[in-house]
Amino acid sequence: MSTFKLFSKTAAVLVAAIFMMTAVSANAARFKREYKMQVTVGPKLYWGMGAAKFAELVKEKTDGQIIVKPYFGSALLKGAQLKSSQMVAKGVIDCAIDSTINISPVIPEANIFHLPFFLNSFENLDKVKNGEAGKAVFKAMEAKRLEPLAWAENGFRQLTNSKVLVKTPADMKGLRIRVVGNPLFIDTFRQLGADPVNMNWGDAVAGFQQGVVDGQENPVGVLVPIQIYQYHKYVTMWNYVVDPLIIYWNQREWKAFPKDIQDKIMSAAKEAGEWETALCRAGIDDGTAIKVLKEKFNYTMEVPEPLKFLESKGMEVHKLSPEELKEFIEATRPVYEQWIPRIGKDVYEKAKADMAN
Ligand code: X2X
Repeated sequence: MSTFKLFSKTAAVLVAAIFMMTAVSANAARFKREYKMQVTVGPKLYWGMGAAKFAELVKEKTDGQIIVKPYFGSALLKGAQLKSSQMVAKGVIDCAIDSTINISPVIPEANIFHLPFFLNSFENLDKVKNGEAGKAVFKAMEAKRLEPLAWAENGFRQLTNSKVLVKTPADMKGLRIRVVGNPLFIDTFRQLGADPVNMNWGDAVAGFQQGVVDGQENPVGVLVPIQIYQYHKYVTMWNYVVDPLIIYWNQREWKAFPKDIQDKIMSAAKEAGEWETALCRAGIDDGTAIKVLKEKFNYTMEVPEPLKFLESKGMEVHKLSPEELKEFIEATRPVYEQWIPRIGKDVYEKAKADMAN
């Protein structure tokens, strides 16, 4: 090879290397090495699995340009789960997959999902999420510098305890029930005659273990993975409130992303949300969830029938009859008067109209 040829080849390689390094450093400057994601629960819960799925899909769809790292068990908040949206709005945390229960201190509209016995079926939940009330919740988030990307799910919350099979409000008298520190939950359980105790999720399972409380309320997507049957014998299926999850991002950071990156993260959020929602509904809906998991995601549930599973572990499961339900609805009516003004009458009316559609 002539000296000239060797020289020009070396020069070409050098130019290419410099070009690549500039491109890499431009991207490195444009994106953080890691985007921190707040996750209230641990990785084994369906919610935690959804967080991992989102992170995996973001990495895949952006060819590794965006790395989302889930911090499980509210590790970024030292357990203070109700602070998540405040910290994401400030940009201390980049993004989150969080329950409407935990974002309600910043977004009171999100409490529309937690009015007792208001939305009591998957059909109603989907109508509200995808309807005008759901839009109002997303809009309220945008006004607070949060960018909502997609819905996911924790689920309809069910009551478990170690003392009595609850069929009427009278059965709940004096029961110490762990609830999340959202005052709507305290008000609801007081109204039912129980003795509600605030506790962060990080302390809750130890609280069940040690018998500090008699019971708790969480969806089956939480109850099965935490093996609630180790602590509680009785389950009341009452669908009294539901908590969807929302995958969301700090707005300023989101708006600074190039459009193609936004599209890819958004598509990851939607896909992870759909998968995780199906995990939470598997075996308790009309069969759609298992079908979606199988056909769309080629995924088989480890526990496809959560209620049968809990029974097989020695729990007694009671589904409220329509007459029993009526008693609970009547007992919790005063909560509506107190809370509709705080949630926003307009959002309440929108949710009612969504459900009637
Ligand atoms: O604290 C709870 O009960 C949990 C895990 O369901 C939420 O974060 C709302």
